[in-house]
Amino acid sequence: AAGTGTAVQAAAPATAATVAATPLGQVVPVPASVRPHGAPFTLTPATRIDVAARSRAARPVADYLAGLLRPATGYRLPVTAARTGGAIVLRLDGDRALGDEGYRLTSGPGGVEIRAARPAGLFHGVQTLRQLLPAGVERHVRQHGPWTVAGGTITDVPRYSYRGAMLDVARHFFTVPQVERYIDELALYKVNRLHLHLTDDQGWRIAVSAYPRLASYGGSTEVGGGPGGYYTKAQYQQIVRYAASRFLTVVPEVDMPAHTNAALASYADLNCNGVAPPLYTGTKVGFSSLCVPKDVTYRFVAQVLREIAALTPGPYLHIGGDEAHSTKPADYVSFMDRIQPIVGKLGKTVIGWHQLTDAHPVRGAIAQYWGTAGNEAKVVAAAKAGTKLVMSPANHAYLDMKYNPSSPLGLNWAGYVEVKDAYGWDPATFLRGAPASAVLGVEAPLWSETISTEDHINYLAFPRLPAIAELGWSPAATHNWESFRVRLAAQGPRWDALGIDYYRSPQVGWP
Ligand code: TNX
Repeated sequence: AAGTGTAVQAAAPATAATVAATPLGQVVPVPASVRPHGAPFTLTPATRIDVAARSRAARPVADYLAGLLRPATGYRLPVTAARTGGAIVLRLDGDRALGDEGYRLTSGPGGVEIRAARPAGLFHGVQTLRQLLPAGVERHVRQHGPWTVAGGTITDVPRYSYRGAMLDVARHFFTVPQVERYIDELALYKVNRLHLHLTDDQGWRIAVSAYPRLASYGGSTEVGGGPGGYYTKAQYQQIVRYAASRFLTVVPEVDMPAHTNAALASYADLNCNGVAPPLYTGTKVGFSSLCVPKDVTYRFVAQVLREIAALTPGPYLHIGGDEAHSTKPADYVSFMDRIQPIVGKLGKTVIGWHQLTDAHPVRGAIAQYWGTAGNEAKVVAAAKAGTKLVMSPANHAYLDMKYNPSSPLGLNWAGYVEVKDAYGWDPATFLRGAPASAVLGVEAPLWSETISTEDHINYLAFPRLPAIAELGWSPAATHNWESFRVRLAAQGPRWDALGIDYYRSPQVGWP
């Protein structure tokens, strides 16, 4: 009788848990391979997070996972160094074929195992595990379980190595905690590059020792005339470290030769006429230019890039190059051709907006395509000659476009971008004639002319950011709007739990 009683008690919560479990494939971005099988795993107060033998580099990921799960579950979830059973196990002895970012997640009654070849893969596996748990796991106070993970195996590797998001901190300044929050949100969707648009006409947002007025004066306002702001070197490094802890690489951008009014206002010498213009708080583009014939310009560029490169462990320096409407075309070419080698000498890879292909991209350069037509001859020719591409077509990937004519935030120069538009394109074929092998990945830029708060960021990024993230991660063969919208709808309660104020698109069918 005692045995029967035990069985009944054990069966009751297991049944409830089976009903509640998120289907194994209900994840954004959708995994490359999903094989549901067997019974689910349910966390208990005794569950441990094990770092497997010879997997010491998994420890920070294990601590991060424990930090995610403890508040809502109320469980201790100790991180332990050896296999103790009944656990979530992180192992770094995964198949080499999983590459730098892939993972395999296996779930069954005995536990959940995440295996990868590299820590980044474990981290991405943890994001999948997180999405397989009920949305309440995101809350910061204790919730009712059960905390159940469907049984089966997920094997997952990214389609592209470059999966980016850009935040414009120049038009409106965003603080370190605001940027860190966005980083956390990006990590949930396996985004691995954070492009920071650090300089523009309206503000210079990073301290440069040799040119202190760039930040102190050039950073002192923003669109609309607010107080602006800038990152000290220590604060920028804090962002870089925080991003690294979430396996994102920071891509700093210094936009040149246009979009430079804040610099020109700070140092009169940088102007061809030697006169500093006033600071600018409007939203026009294309009126400013560094002075291409002057030598001081290149001393300035070299010093600024040297200081930023020294703070940036990642391989990229983004040098802008867009909308140089006030730079003579010949001057533009000579400027871009002269500054690219500076980046190379600093040991970094050049990224530029795709107008870089109007000049001569250096070997290894990356062009970020933001056009809408997909037929730019110069970009295609450069791609055929070896320039790599990051795809950010404005009519699909720009998070600052309005969703529809009544959107309270955003611009509409590239049209309205509903969720289905954000999802409905293929990075490999969008730029017609460019070899698919030239495409390194995708990026979702968020320009900040119309936004100044965290809620504004979230409203424009959600739900479009996850759409772009899926295009970057999931195999082309999985691309399917009906599947995406169901999986996206399931994210809504998670965003509610995270305090993310998202756009409730009528296309999605939220629960
Ligand atoms: C174009 S896209 C710009 C930005 C604006 C954006 C607004 C690009 C490289 N330049 O200066 O902020 O449109 O959507």
